[in-house]
Amino acid sequence: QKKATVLDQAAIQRALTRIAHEILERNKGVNDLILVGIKTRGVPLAKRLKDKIVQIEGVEVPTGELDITLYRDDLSTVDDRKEPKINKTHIEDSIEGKKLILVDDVLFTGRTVRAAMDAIVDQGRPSSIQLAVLIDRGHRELPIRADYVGKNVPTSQDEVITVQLNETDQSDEVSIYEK
Ligand code: 3GP
Ligand code: 5GP
Ligand code: MG
Repeated sequence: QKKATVLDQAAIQRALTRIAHEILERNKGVNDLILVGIKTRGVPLAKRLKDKIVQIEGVEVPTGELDITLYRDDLSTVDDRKEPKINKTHIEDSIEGKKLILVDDVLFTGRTVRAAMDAIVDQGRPSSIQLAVLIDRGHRELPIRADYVGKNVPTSQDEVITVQLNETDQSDEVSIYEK
């Protein structure tokens, strides 16, 4: 059951424009940047940030994608929570020495980002890893934070954020739902 719209199409665009500027400001331009989207919706978000950076700076940045899904850990007797596992990684350039920016739609416990960092360090040694997310919904279970946040949305455990993007869902909207 829907409770509220968190970001409409214009607000999503503005948040991404701001994040693109923040990325360029913090990294003093596009040199050595690489944008890596996490699975479904992090991938179009990384592509949009790439397009905005090209508009602002006139220079292309390489991109990549990580496919991380949640699996039930048969060994876990503690609870029935799922753990993120790496399926595929595709990064068009070497990540060696690069300033790698991970991009995801929602940051929650931090476990997916942790798995993403595992996959990255298996491939090489970036000079830094930064994290950009459209929504930070809180409830971190690991010492992970985002460097760039579209919007902080404090949630309860029984609320979920839906992220719809034109590329995957034929509309741009972020909403909060009661489970
Ligand atoms: P995404 O692949 O675009 O990130 O995890 C599969 C999908 O389910 C995700 O899409 C995400 O949007 C959606 N989802 C909604 N609530 C949750 C949640 O609490 N945990 C996870 N892992 N995914 C959720
Ligand atoms: P984490 O691993 O930080 O717990 O969760 C991050 C991943 O789970 C993100 O890739 C995101 O897709 C998904 N996720 C967790 N909570 C939500 C949520 O409320 N809404 C959506 N859309 N995705 C979520
Ligand atoms: Mg995601």
